[in-house]
Amino acid sequence: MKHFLSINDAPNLQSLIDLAMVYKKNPNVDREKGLNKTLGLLFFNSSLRTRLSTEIAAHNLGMQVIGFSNQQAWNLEFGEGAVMDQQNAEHIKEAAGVLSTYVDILGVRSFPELADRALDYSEPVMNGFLKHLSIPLVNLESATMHPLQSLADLMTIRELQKTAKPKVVLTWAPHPRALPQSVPNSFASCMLAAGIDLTITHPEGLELSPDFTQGATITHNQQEAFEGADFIYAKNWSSFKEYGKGTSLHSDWMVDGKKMKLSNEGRFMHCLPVRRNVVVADEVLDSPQSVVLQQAENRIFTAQAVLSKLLDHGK
Ligand code: AN0
Ligand code: CP
Repeated sequence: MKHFLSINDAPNLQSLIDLAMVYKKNPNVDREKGLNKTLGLLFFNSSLRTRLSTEIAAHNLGMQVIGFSNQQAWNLEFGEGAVMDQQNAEHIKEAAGVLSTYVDILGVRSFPELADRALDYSEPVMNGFLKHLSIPLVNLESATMHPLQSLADLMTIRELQKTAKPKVVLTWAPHPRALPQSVPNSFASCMLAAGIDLTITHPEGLELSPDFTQGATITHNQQEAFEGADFIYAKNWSSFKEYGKGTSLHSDWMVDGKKMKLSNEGRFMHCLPVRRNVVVADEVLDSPQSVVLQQAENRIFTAQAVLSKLLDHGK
């Protein structure tokens, strides 16, 4: 694997998950692999899990890590041919060129602006780095995708599934702020790539881009979707159609105990951070049905598998 920008970059999803399972059993088994290698992690947005789990993953492989925020660096210019007489002090060409000499793998987190759909979906930041780096790039959540999260989600489902073909439901849930479509986009494409039976449920008008959901069953009836589900994955996302429009309406879409009862003793999943009693009721999040901490823990081992495959390519 040369880069990890989307789920499609994994040549074999199952073998990545298998490697993550090996690392979960013995995190130190490849401690020599990344010796004298450095991972850089650049954050344009907040993070708890992604930053720490990826750092731990790199340490497990013997790598050194330098994490930093764009607020500690210069404002970057991405425009080709830009006359840089405004706010941005450094061009991505130099920044990426310099970083390529400092670290061996770079991870970047950069959320969408949620104002211009075509711009966000062209992935200006991630593709800017991709174009000008000469080292492997890892997506730590970009404008439209969060593939490291989806790998951990798939691993968690594989660990917990009781039948060969579990029913997985992705449900939209309320949130006071407009959020990216990155997590649901990647989750849907990951489930579908893994051949998992996926149902997506959301209020009318909140359809995701069909580029990520082709092959899923899509319904506006949340109750019907929950019936017989083995896994309920809750997530808010803002509108793709009326791009970036906030969606605090539909408070009746919160996941609660009554809805979970419709499922097949389903497990509750969320990528975190989660707003209690807005997205999901305490009674669900505090119940044994919730597997959100297992998902978060698996972020370490799936990131470790990804870094390991990227180190292989560097040889
Ligand atoms: C982000 C999102 O919805 O994409 C990050 C989730 C991992 N969530 C928030 O900004 C609350
Ligand atoms: N799930 C996830 O990516 O969490 P952070 O935003 O805290 O990294």
